Amino acid sequence: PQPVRLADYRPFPFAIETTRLVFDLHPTATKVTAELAIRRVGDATEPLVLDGERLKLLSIAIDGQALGANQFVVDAEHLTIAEVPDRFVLTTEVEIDPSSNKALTGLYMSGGRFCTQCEAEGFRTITYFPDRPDVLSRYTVRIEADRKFPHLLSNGNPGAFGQVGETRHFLEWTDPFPKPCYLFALVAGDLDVLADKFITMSGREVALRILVDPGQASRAAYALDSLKRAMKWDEDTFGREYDLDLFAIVAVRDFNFGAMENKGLNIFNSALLLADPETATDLDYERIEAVVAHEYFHNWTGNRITCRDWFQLCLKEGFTVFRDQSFSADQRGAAVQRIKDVRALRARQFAEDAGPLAHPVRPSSYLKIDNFYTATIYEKGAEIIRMLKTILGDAAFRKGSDLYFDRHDGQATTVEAFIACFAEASGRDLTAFFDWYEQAGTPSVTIDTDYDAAAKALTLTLTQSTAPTPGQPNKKPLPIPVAIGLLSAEGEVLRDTEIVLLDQARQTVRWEGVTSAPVLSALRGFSAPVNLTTDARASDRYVLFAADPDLFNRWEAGQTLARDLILARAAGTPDEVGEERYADALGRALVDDAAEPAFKALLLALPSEPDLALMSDPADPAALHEARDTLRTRIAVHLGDLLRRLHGEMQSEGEFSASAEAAGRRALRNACIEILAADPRDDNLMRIVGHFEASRNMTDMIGALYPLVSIGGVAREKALANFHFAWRAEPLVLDKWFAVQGRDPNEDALERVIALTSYPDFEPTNPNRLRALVATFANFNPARFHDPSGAGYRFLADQILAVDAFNPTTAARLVDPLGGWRRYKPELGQQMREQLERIKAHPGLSRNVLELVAKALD
Ligand code: B3K
Ligand code: ZN
Repeated sequence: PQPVRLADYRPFPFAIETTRLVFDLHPTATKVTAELAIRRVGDATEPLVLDGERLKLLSIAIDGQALGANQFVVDAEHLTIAEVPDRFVLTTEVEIDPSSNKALTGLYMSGGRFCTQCEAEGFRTITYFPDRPDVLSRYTVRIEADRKFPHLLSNGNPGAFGQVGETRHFLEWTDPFPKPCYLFALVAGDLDVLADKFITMSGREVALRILVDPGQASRAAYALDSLKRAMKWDEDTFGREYDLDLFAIVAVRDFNFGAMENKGLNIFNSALLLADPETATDLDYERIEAVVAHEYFHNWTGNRITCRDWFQLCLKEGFTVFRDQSFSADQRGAAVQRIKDVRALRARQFAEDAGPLAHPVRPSSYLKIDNFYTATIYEKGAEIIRMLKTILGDAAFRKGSDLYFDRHDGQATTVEAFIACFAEASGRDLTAFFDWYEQAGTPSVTIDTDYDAAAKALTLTLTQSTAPTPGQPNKKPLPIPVAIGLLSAEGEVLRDTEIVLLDQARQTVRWEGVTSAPVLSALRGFSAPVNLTTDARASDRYVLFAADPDLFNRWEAGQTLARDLILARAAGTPDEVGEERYADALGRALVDDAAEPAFKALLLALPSEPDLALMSDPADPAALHEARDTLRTRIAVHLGDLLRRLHGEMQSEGEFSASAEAAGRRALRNACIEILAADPRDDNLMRIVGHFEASRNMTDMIGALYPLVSIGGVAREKALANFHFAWRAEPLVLDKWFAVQGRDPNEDALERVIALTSYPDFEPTNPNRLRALVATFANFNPARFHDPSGAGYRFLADQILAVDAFNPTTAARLVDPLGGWRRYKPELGQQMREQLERIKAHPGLSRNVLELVAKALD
């Protein structure tokens, strides 16, 4: 297969002024009639080439005249009409079968309902159309279906409706805003509605509707509340107002990823929409709030202004992630939010950037665009916007975004056009900054300090370099904003935060008036997505861990200390004195009354095994697991009394509250028992079992279920059986039951995971269920996935091949854990590689999976 290249971009030679779609819905044979009003805008010799896959063409006409068989050509991917007038109406009628569509792109059925997913290229399986984001058209849609499907929904505003014969009905929708076809959506089925309204800043009333499975409406309350807060926040923060009379969200159980921002009709994976205290954890609440906001924010960053081509994906995704992260920070507290965002960035994006799939935030070629919905495009894309704001300052940043919304409204545009708005608004040259979009890899930054006590001057030497990535052997220096402050050895502030812009390979900065030997607090708030090395000693880190006013760096200091101790132990050189010292310092941090429980919970979480693997070369997952567990046990023993006391103190008796504050207390309580589980003496075990049995919300219940599973034996069996019995009828909760077993650290875990795949509740066609077990195991259980026998790798490869036969998008997203094979010790890496080879040789492999395994093997 030939890659698509950015350099080959050509505008589409026709404009589709209006699009009228008529859906005659039947589960196995849906008819779609498309009437496209087309005008030539390019060369007179250009043929009309439309995308279309898996469509049965029933009829085709231009201006009402049926075309003869020699006037058009249909192949597996296109409809081509060599000669067309300059202005005409093309009418096609096709038949499709939603009921057999298990790929979950295009029009498919979930839970007996019709629904769609068109981004990136699903629309071409619904009708013939130029399926590219730069062709914007005004849509009217008529949906006709059996009355068994009471709700008929599409984008925009509803219009005419009525009965058709005895059993069917119809409804028309008009979307006044021109849009690319990837934002088209349709839903038909039996749904319950949670309704509300929102008055926009200019006083317009917007009807809000969340539509869910019958009986589930109350579980949509938190999503609705999040939506209203997000709408208000976007008005206050970016001056963006909603533009239609209706904003609807529909939840579906079968969905390839989180959610989709279709114009006026968002479609959500039910896992990211439905929540109540009994069935959802605080993490679910947090993600629902963030994703509801994210999809809503796309209405401006994505829908009103969209991407010219899919290489510009970060234009909408990076900016929208930045917007949702800022929203969450305002809702839940900036420091805690930043720590969580950085943890996710390092775990997913830094890993990607360090492996065979490293690519720039704006890539220059792809085989399957579905594979480019990556952590790099999303999360690193957001980091770039964050740096832009840090470099320009708040006021100039807002001026730039205002200019962007104003200038490009209604357009499909590029990252260059976006950055140009900020350059113009701030008067700064952002040419070098643009390299962040085009250069892959995580820069390494070093800072060396030289303090001259006599002169009371500190000289900082900063350097940067980026290792080669596939296709990019030579890297340029990037403009890196490094936020730096100084503390005294006693932990007092010596100098407030200043942004040093490192834009050369090597740079020195001299600070006068530094009154005592300083402790450096660098890259505060994680001011840039880089790996930082400094000449700090462990004693400096303890100063930061105890006293850095920048909470991100306080947390970071603790993580670095823990990481170094674990890595030393894994390498066979344990530092027992250091481990005691770390536990002591952690104990002091936990009794600091000024710190929030949510922050303390983060301090208690040791660096994860995948993160540790990324830091060691080559990685030995078994040794890392062992070493991390030993440190955890040491903390459990050393701080046992304190952890038990905190666990008691954090318990709340009153009504459940989903607030960040209440969630923080639950998080700290759970973090305490997660550590205590490493020392499963009787009173600890009883405490955890008691916590499990007394839990009245899912956060508490899951908080104890994982520790009990990790302890193994009877504790594990009993807890799993009780949990399953209680929740067997709740798919979203049962997903958690599978996920907890995916993370089971006991030696028999792989065997059990394999056995679970033949369990009646295991539905591989449902991506949530599949990922709960298989992706959780492969990504978050390194000690068991990297079984020396290679059985973990074989299991994953079997799953990938099985799923690829019906859902390539989801199969491709399982490849990643094998992709990093070069970073593991050779006896493991070799076996990982063999499984990649085996997948690659499989007949009939999808392009999605092929692209990823080929790159991983390259
Ligand atoms: N834009 C969608 C993602 C679509 C993924 C297509 N493979 C959701 C989001 O990022 O908001
Ligand atoms: Zn998005």
